[in-house]
Amino acid sequence: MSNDAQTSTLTDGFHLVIDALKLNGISNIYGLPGIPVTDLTRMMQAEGMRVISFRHEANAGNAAAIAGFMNGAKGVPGVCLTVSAPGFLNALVALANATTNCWPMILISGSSEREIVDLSQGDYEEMDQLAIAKPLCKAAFRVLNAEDIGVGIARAIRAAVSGRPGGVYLDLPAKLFSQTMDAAAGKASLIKVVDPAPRQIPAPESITRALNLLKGAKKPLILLGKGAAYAQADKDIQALVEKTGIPYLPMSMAKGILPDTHPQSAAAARSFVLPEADVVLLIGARLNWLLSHGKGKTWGGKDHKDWGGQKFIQIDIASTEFDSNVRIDAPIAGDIGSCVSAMLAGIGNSWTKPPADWTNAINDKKTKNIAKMAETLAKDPKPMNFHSALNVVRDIFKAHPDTLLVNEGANALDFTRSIVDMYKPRKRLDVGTWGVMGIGMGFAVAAAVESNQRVVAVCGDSAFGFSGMEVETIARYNLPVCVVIFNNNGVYRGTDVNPTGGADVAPTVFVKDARYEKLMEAFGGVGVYAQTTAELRKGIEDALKSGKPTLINAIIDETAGTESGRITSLNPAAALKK
Ligand code: OXT
Ligand code: ADP
Ligand code: MG
Repeated sequence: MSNDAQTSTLTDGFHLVIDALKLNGISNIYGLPGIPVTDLTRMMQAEGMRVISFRHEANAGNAAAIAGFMNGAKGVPGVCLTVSAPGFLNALVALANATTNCWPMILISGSSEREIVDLSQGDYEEMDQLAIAKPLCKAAFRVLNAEDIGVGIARAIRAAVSGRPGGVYLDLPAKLFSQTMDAAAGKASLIKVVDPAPRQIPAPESITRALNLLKGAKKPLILLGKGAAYAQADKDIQALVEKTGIPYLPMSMAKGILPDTHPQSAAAARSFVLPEADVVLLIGARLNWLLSHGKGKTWGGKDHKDWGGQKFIQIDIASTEFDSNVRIDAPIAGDIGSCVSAMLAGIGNSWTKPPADWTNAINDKKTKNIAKMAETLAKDPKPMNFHSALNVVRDIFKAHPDTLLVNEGANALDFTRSIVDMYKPRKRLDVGTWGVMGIGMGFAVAAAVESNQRVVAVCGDSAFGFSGMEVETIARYNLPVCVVIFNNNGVYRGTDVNPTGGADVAPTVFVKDARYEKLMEAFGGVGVYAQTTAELRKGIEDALKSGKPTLINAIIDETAGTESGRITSLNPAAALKK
């Protein structure tokens, strides 16, 4: 047989990985090339996949994680590709974060020779990556033989997107890529995953129990979490809220499932509705720290661990979530789409709306808070503060509701959440369950790549620094991303001083008046130095019009922020004052 004839009947590990991913509808790869995956990235591109190459794997990992949030409900996880040991470790934080947030992501890392690693003989980038990944993700697999690549990728996809979504690690040792096998047998070994995230229909009695509880409520409340946004059951969720007439509160990444301006939104009366509500329906939201564990003063409890007296109905795909913090009186286990539609069927067309004294009391509180906020937003101080700058961003999102918003920081995060209204689902992407800094540029890249829409990333100056080098990535791929840095010269504020009077600045303080916009200019994008709301407005509007990679350095009063933003109470203060 000639060499040509021989190659045409063979395939190898590289091609089987690519074919398996493509067969399962995975077309975007977020990664960073190097030994042993450099050729894999080249061949992926040659085979028509979009390979987005980052400057640091943490950012590639964050991109894959948020791609998973955006597309997981359609059965497609986000995929990150890295080199061995250090590259793998760099991406691991994103894999752990994806798992914590219940986002489907697959981290594929090349790894060193098993025989050498297992005998600790000191291979290039030696590390037992599978063992390290295992406790930090939902599932972890290693493929040693080319004929198992199809199964390995199928298992990774199913593990990531089915049930409670999460991160999956797939270990591909260097030797695997050049293994050859008969092309026809290779093709036959691939698996197209059928129904990757099967529906999980709730038990009818769980729906009846929940509806009975909800019917008896005098002060019902619906709490929408990012699981509800993830599930892409938008129409049914909107119908449930509107047919029942129950006020709802969106968690931060659930903003926009219904427009934030919806008359039933209780977001502007948060601290009123939580302690007052008597029956709370949680849809894709956990009673974790962000909801004060469902008890304590936030919920009207007498002390910080006391139950406030609410009854809870919880819709979640993971039954293990129920009772994790307080008793769940009516658990509904299933996927949100199926559970909400079953509730809608049970509600029919004759649901009695909540008592008017409840909805009126919420509206009173809301109106007062919104009026107070409007007063603050109308001010235009020099230098800008968070409110005046965000008033600009708020107007822009109102005019461009399809734009995606990436958001990180402390004050830059908290003020944005309450000031900038979202009008459509899955448009707000932020620090999530861990409150993790550094997601900014990775999320912004994936948001642009996956949605083909404009992206505005509002980042604190500290937060931005964690992934700042990726402005080169944004410029390189010419992505329509406008990064807005809220530059207050530091972490929370720029005003701390070194109590010793020494030459070092305080730990929370940065170089004053840093010219971040020049970073984007260095790579051919647009840099804007914005000291006024007019300059900020023009900068963002121009960026949205042109679609050019833009970085706006928005100068914010360095005294404006508070320690840890809205979560100051979680910051331990020294009991002993020296
Ligand atoms: O009802 P009340 O009266 O209470 O009012 C509420 C609403 O009713 C009202 N509201 C409205 N009023 C009028 N109109 C409208 N439309 C409206 N909407 C709402 O507003 C208030 C507030 O509403 P909200 O937000 O809904 O309610 P609340 O009480 O805040 O909700 C509670 C929470 C817990 C749900 C919420 O606060 C929340 O989601 N918080 C998330 C907090 C978070 O995750 N923070 C990030 C972490 S902070 C810290 O860890 C940081 N680090 C350390 C670090 C991290 N994180 N990661 C890594 C890898 N390394 C280190 C660092 C380094 S932050 C940070 C950098 C900070 O510096 P930057 O320079 O980046 O940022 P700046 O601070 O800007 O300088
Ligand atoms: P938030 O921070 O917005 O409150 P969480 O991340 O705490 O949201 O909660 C999301 C919840 O949604 C998780 O408990 C997860 O199991 C659940 N979830 C995710 N996807 C689905 C789905 N398709 N159907 C049902 N529950 C889901
Ligand atoms: Mg700051």
